[in-house]
Amino acid sequence: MGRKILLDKINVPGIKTYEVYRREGGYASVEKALKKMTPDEVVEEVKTSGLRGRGGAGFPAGMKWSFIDKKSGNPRHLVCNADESEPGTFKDRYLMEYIPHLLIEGMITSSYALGANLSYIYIRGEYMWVYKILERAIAEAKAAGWLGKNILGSGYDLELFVQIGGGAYICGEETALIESLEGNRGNPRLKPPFPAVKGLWQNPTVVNNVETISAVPWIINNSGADYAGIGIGRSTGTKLISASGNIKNQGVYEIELGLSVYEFMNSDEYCGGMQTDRPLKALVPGGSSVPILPANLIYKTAAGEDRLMTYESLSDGGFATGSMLGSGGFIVYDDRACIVRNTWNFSRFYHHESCGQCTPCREGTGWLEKVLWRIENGQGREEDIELLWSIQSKIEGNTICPLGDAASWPVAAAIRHFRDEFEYHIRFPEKVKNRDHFVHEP
Ligand code: L3W
Ligand code: SF4
Repeated sequence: MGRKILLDKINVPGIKTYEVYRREGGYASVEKALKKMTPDEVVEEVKTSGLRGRGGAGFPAGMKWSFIDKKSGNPRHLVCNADESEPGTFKDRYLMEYIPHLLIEGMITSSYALGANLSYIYIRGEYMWVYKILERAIAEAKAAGWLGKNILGSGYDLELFVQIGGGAYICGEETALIESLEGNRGNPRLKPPFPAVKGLWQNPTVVNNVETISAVPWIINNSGADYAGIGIGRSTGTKLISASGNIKNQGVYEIELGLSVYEFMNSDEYCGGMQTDRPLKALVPGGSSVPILPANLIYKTAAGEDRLMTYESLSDGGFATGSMLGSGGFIVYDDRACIVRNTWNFSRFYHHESCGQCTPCREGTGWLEKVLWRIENGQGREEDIELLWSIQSKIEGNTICPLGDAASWPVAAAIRHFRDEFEYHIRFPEKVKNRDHFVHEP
């Protein structure tokens, strides 16, 4: 059994409630931090842990925290990004729904480290029932004295609020989230300045994902070095993976980083292998934004090494032969999957979610969707594959926020690895129109 840090108590009956959570040792990290540690010592532990941002980018959390300017005297904020919207990703919901006090404990300990007295959890509008769970948990924590003025007699004050988003994917981008929290339309800002310098109301602000903040209590209760002892290299600790698609056991799993992709896919503790005896065709390992991997690059890297569930191994060889761990949205496809249709579906999503500020993204995502739609529906043209390649290459790297890249990468990877399927669609429009094209003829 792999080590569990976030989900070790998830099956304790009543763990959702304050009473049971506390009885199981909950809020110990707040006690330890506020009574025995300075804020900077908490930051140091998180730095030592090597914990990296679990929302997708994998930026070291402790380093981000240390960018916060504590000398200017401006108010500082911690904002939890609970706008989980990446297709294929549903692990933050799982944490918040089943063990909400873990996030609240993490918010208090982390806010103390940053010297933040006003913090927020920004949750996507579609998670209304989870919002209610969080509201209840915050009320319980406040009643028990973990929030408010002079927490545990330490002189430290913290107010924590939950804000509901309006259901826009782009509000998961940290600067768009901040705009939305301020009451504006969720348009991303140009970076720099990064939020750690000028964030919410121009104050220094750390934006961290739910899973990142939920790892902080364990790090403080144990130590940064203990956390760094789990995993491999710069991929320390554990990671939640949302597993979906043509596998036996779909769900949320906590893995130790460094587990092999083969074991994650095939062991009964995790995915349990393919759902039927149909062969594995492709894998999107980190949510819809990351490049798709063809079967021959899933278990082994191009260099012939075992592919591991780490930031480094999943991106080995760059995008020519690798992908990304991203947010851990692990989507498995068997040979019935039509890659063109899947790529069109992702493109449709990004077009719909583009905020429209940058021309390459606003125009390019719509163009990608249109061309993919016609290929998928038997109206593809000879030159369409080159056209798609050209459009995606002009979006990537030329936009304000990563949504542009996220729209480009899946298209580029699909063409790179499954070009024959695009050609098949264009060459045999009748078969495509009849939807008779899932299992391609050799
Ligand atoms: C201060 C510097 N702070 C970087 C901070 C920055 C941010 C973090 C990472 O995009 C990715 C995207 C999606 N001084 C700093 C600094 N920072 N340099 O570090 O920044 P960055 O720009 O690398 O990424 P990002 O803007 O956070 C996120 C990918 O994640 N993704 C997205 C999934 C979406 C979800 C969801 O719905 N929950 O997970 C999946 O792969 O494509 O590449 O905080 O401020 N010098
Ligand atoms: Fe908006 Fe797209 Fe530009 Fe991001 S890349 S700011 S979503 S138009």
